[in-house]
Amino acid sequence: MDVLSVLLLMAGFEASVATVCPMGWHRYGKACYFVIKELNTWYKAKSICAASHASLAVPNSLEEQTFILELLQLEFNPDGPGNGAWIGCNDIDKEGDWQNCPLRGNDTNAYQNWSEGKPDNRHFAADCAMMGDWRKGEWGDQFCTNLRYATCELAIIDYDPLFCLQIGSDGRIISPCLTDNHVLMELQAQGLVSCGKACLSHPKCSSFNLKDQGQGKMVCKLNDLALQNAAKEDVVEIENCYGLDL
Ligand SMILES: [Ca+2]
Ligand SMILES: [Ca+2]
Repeated sequence: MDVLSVLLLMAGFEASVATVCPMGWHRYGKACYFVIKELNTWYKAKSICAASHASLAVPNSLEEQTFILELLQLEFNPDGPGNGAWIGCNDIDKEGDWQNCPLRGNDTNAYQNWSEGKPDNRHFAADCAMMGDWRKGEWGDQFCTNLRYATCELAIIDYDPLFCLQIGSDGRIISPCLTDNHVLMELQAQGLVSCGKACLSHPKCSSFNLKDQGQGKMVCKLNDLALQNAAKEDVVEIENCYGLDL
């Protein structure tokens, strides 16, 4: 996903909730979901999600599980997702040490939906979990190299950025950035979310500039002044720079 998609994801166009999902993604709670409708190994599905800065979905509650299952049934209407769809749980690194999903009967009370008797590491290398197309999408452990559909999950950051997107006369999105007069610190950023988080965790940060330098490089500048309070001479429009107030 490019900076603009992330920006749109963060910005949203509704007054109450400042978030929208990218095209083709489905919103539920504080996340967006995308069904990969091609058959892939667990690893390949994971990398397809990662290309959109997302992860393989992890159902953390009955409600989320139900949402994902219904989404799968909708996407594969009327036949359903056949042999099921990969989710993010796995014990690839250490047999029996399941990541992202608790085991049945563990003492954390965290949500799990394993099928009866699963995971059982059948055939000694079943290290990736999938949501079945049967019995309310109960989970099973399978060979990671099996070909399955998959669901990606993209978390939405939980705050309301106070800014507006302006559309220029040529249809380009114009985003003002602060000049360097108000920079608190500058860092390399993975994207909008990490830059926003850095600003959130800095006590004096009121806004940030994210500048896409191409080839996956982004510079994040934390500012001590909000764009909406900035004087005219402190605001510039630079190509590929996105300025956001917290
Ligand atoms: Ca989840
Ligand atoms: Ca296993």
